[in-house]
Amino acid sequence: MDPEGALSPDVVQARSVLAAARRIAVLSGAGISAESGVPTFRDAGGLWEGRSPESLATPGAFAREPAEVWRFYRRRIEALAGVAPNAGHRALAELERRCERFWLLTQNVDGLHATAGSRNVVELHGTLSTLRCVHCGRRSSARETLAGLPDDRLPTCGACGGLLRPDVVWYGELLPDHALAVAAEAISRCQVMLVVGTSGVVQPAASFAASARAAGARIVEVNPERTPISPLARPSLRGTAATLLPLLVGSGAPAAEP
Ligand code: BV8
Ligand code: ZN
Repeated sequence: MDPEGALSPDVVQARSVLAAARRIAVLSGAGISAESGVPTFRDAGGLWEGRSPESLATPGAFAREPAEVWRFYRRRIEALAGVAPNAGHRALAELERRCERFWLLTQNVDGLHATAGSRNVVELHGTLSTLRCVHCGRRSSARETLAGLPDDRLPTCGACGGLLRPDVVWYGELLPDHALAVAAEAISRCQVMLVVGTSGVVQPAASFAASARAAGARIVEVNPERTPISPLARPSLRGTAATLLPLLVGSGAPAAEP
């Protein structure tokens, strides 16, 4: 049986939309890393279940209770040592290789897209791989800086002794100018925006799909759940990233008939 015979009409439709596009933007969220074992933020059992994000991921929380915020981030940074990209990350790296223009706008801070081989990755919300000095701005490797640091000590800058913070964008903080500039280019130039594994809650990333659609792009969504972005997508596919993305990208030519 040909591979498409086993696929739903929506998957076949999404596959052909992606195959026909030369300029593709992807917006990814925590869901694409779920099958790599990285907890999401708002799913049951997620990172923030039972705690409001604002109680941890804000400059105010860090100023008031740096030890509590560091406990939250240190656990996440150390957990990243044991995770690897999944088939969903790898499918996006393959898709990029086939495109004339490709933008990967990720809200994730786990670095898994780059590890999977994606090249044009924009980390909208920063990264857990580096720390930043609140005093002099110097960046350092998160893993090296935290290695061997006693749990009850806060990391300090090797250059000026200032307090170090995670190199992520907190609520109430602006996204990096470069990230916003590349996102604006992707939104205005892409023919298709593929939205994968995001609850569509956090602004301004949550509005990227509507803006791209208004600029004439086709939206395709991959998510086990319906989201505020689903009504904009044609199709909105119910399923997981590691299962659906390899089918949508159809890596390589179909297997030759036996
Ligand atoms: C800003 C920090 C200017 C690092 C994060 C309007 C315009 C601008 C700002 C705002 C606005 N309205 C409100 C604001 C303020 C705020 C905001 O959006 N608040 C929300 C809660 C309403 N935005 C900001 O503050 C931003 N700054 O715009 O500055 C400004 C400021 C104030 C006021 C006006 C203007 C900064 C936002 C960045 C915040 N930092 N992270 C860290 O700790 O990690 S956000 C955090 O949420 C993560 O970065 C995460 O990536 C992001 C989004 O979450 P998702 O990725 O979508 O993950 P989630 O768990 O929610 O969902 C997972 C999804 O995956 C689900 O749909 C699930 O079904 C699906 N899934 C599960 N398994 C799978 C799967 N999908 C596929 N496969 C699977 N296997
Ligand atoms: Zn410093």
